[in-house]
Order: sequence, then structure tokens, then C-alpha cells
Amino acid sequence: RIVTGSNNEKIIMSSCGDASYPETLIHEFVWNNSENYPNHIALECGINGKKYTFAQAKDATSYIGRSLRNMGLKTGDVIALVAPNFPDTILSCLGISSGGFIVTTINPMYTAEEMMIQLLRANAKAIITSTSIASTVFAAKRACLSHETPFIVIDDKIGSMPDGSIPFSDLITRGKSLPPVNLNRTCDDIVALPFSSGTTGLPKGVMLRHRNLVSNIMMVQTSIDVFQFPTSTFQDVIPAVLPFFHIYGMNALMLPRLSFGAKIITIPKFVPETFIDVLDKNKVTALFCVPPIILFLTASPLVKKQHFHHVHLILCGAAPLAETDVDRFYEKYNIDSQICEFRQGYGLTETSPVDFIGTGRKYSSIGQNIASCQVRLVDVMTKKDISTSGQTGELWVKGPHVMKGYLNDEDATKNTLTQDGWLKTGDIAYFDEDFDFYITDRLKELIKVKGFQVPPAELEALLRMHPDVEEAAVIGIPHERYGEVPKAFIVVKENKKPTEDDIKDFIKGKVSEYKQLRGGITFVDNIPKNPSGKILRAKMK
Ligand code: 4UV
Repeated sequence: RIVTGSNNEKIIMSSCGDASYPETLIHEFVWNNSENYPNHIALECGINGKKYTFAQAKDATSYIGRSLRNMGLKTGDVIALVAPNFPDTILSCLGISSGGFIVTTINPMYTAEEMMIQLLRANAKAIITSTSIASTVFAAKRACLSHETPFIVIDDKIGSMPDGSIPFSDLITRGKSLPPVNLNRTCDDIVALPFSSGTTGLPKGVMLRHRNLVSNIMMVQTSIDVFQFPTSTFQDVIPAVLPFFHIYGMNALMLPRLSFGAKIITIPKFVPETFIDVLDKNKVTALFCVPPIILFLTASPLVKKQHFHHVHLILCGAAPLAETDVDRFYEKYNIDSQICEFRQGYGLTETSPVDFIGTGRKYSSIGQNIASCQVRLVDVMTKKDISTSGQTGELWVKGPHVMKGYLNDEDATKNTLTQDGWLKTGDIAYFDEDFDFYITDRLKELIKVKGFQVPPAELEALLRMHPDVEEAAVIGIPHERYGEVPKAFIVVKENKKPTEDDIKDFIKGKVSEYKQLRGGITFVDNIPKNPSGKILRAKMK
């Protein structure tokens, strides 16, 4: 399994060999098999029941692409998609691809200020959103983009459309009478631009090509036989509560599952009653989760054994999960773990996202590297490769799924991607005698709250804007339900005495709910830094 590279690096190869994948654009790939089941339901809204068959969804995608073209948008323009999970959110995403554009997905829970930053960094030329959040998105648009920027709104039956909005449904009806788009795109072109803070600093646009997304889907598909992964087929019914704006929701759930013919039931927001209602009304076959959802499934009195009657896979990723949490789940429901299997997945926005999937043997393990994903473990101190089980090092990965780089950020790209294509994950890991891997720590500064990224640099920059704050540092501390929460250390200016509440109030409206300083604030005399001014986070922890 371990081969020595030309620079003496020790490369841990995948036991699944290499994946083959077609040189196809992602929207073509997703609909490739759909002619085998054109009248099956592809998309259904878990709230209002709105449905699309595979044939309808495929056609709608193409019409949306044509309509966007017809608005004067050009090949390679970036379109911001800021919407909760709806069938129309999926159609928008694929429609953007079929028009030859790039989609930057923005968290719909963001404040207008947070949205503005991404709209500007991504250089968005149009926005697709939905009525329930349209006023916030419109405020962000008005503050930073030109008046003419197309503002397209999905009617989610809550809220209204700001003046001058284009109803999303018009895109489909108008597109029918427009000529097909003459696409001049290759698999090397960028199609998605999700944002991630990577190993350090502020969120950056992660440039993902068509090939990155398609290859990663096939890398997983090639591996599932070897790992005896409960497969996904056109008979699958999958609730989509993981947000599509995040790469896990986008290219582990939405795009791959649709491409294999699953029915996706969209859930715009995790509300326990809504989630249970979807489980009650549908024969759900697979659950895509983050650790807090596993805890919910175990703890909630609303969840019953019968909800898992047809479930063959529970996938969990995006943040660490303890083995005991999985044991507790099985103990509570007395379910056969051979029939309703639990697996972890591990990945990053920068790797489209999947690198590892569980082999089903050990719940606390992220499993093994999937087909075509090469791995190195690099000792943090000596920078030498590790080739022995049990020793920890930084996890590096390489393969056709690795991003092109960060948009307009050469320094960050160089610090993350080596010249020969290795991506430094910023995670610390080891492998055991079976080559099953375990994540033990995070070298990077990123905080994960309920699986969502919280970049400390963003909160630190905000805190420094408070008139009484001299210096600030933010770290993640463990939290029972959320995994981690941000905690701030603050040095105040001379003669200033702000309270913890003063500072929390200052942050409140500026960043989303999940980024709030739930870990509290400690006032200190100084912040430990290295000679070049970098905060020594490990020391602070
Ligand atoms: O960039 P990102 O926000 O990306 C993700 C991706 C999650 C995925 C991907 C593929 C799957 O099959 C799946 O189940 C989940 O979250 O954050 C990347 C960082 O999240 C942490 C780790 O620090 C990454 O660098 N992370 C992701 N998965 C795990 C994890 C995991 N299973 N265990 C521990 N940490």
C-alpha cells in the first residue's frame, strides 16, 4: 500500500485502485442516466410537496441556463446562489452550470454584511435567492453590486419579492422558447466556487472544475464495492437537510445521488418536527448527517425505530464523532448494524469533497482513502513522511478531485497546494494496522460549529473593530451538542472596561447565529504570539 515517490515521499495508495470517470460537464453527468427513469420523481420539497420528475428537472435545468444567457450573462460569469434547500435550489445550481457559468454558493443564514463580502470577492454578476431571505440578500446586493445585477427569486411562500426581482419560475417558462446554449466549456473550466477559510485567514473562493466534481463522484462510486458500502441506486429516497451551499450537501449528497437516480427530498432548515414529518411520510433509505444530527436522532423522543425501517446507510462527516455516540444510537433502537449501516465520510471543500469513507469496521475511524486519492502523512516537526501505523502527522491528499486553487489568492494557494499537487489538509491523523485512518486534531485554525466553518480570523477582525478592544484571539472549545464553539480572548485598551455582554452585543448582528461567541470571552493582559505576530493558538487552548 505504501509506495516511495521520486522525492522519497511515502505515498499511501488507495486499496480501491484508480477510478475512471468521463470527461463530462457536471450537469451532463448528473442527467446522464435519467433517460432510464424519466418519470421517477427526482426532487420533492419536504415542506410544500412541489415535485419534479427526472425529465422535468433535466429540461428545467437547460431552460434556466438559456434564460440566464438571455439576460446578457457571459460564459464564466459568477452567479451567486443564496437559498435554503428547495428543489429550485438544485435546479438553479445545475442551470448555472448548463448556461456555462460558475456558481458561488452563499450560506442563506448569513447576515447582509457576510453576504456582501462573498458577493464582492466572487465578483458575482447575478443572484438567485428565495423569498424568505430576499430582503437580506437584496440589502447586500444594493450595498455592493450595480442596480442592473439580475436578482432572481424562488418563491418559497414566505416573504415577498423586492421590486425589480425576476421570478425564478419565469426562467423556466421563458427558457423553453430560447435556443439551446452553445456551450464552449471543458472539464478544466471552473464551475463551482464555494468558500472556505482553508488552513488560515478569511474565507476564500475554492475554484472547483467540472472534472473535480465528476471525478470525485466516480472516486466514491468506484470505492463502494471494495468497502461494501451500502450503495445508492435509483430506488434511494434521501432527505436533504445538509445545506446545498456547503460542499458536503452539494457534491456528496445532491449531485452524486441525483446522478444515480435517487429521489431527493429537500428540507430548507433543520426543524425537528419537519425532519420527523419527512421520515414519517417517506420510505427513507439513506441519511446524510453531521454529528449533531446523530445526537438528535439518539436523543429525540420524536424519533422512532420505524423511521429506520428502510434506511441502509447513515453517513456522518464534517466534524469528529465519538464511537460511543454511534453505540448509543444502535443501543437505543436495537437496530441491526449490518442492515442499517453507519459510516463516516471525511473530506474538505478543497477536495470536492470526499477523500475517505468508512469501511464499516470501526465507527471512530474516517476509513480509508477512496479510489484515486493518494495520501501522505507528514510529521509536523520534522516534515518527514510517516509510514508506520500509530504515528500522527498532517494529512496530505492528491488526486483529480483537488481544487485548482483559491480565487485571486496566490499566497494562500501556494501555502496549501504544493507544486506537485499535494493538498495540505491541516488535519492531524494516524492510521492503524488495517490502514484505517483516524483524525486526532486540527492543525489549522478553523473552528467547526455543527459542521459549519467558523474562521477565527473573521471574528478577530470584527472584535478589533470594537472601540475598546486592543487585541483579540478566537479559538474553538469543545461543546456537547455543537462539537465546538468559538471563545474569544481580548486585551482591552487602556482605561476601558467593556463587559462580556458589550462585546457579544457588538458581534450579534454582524455575523450569523452559529458564529456567535457561545464559548464566552476572557479578558487577558496579552495574547501569546510568535515573533512574526502569529497568534499561538495551541498555547491559548
Ligand atoms: O471544508 P469543510 O467545511 O468540508 C467538510 C466536508 C465534509 C464531508 C465531506 C465528504 C463526506 O463524505 C462527508 O461525510 C463529509 O466539512 O471542512 C473540512 C474540515 O472538516 C473536518 C476536517 O477538519 C476538515 O479539514 N472534517 C471533515 N470531515 C471530518 C472532519 C470527519 N469525518 N471527522 C473529523 N473532521
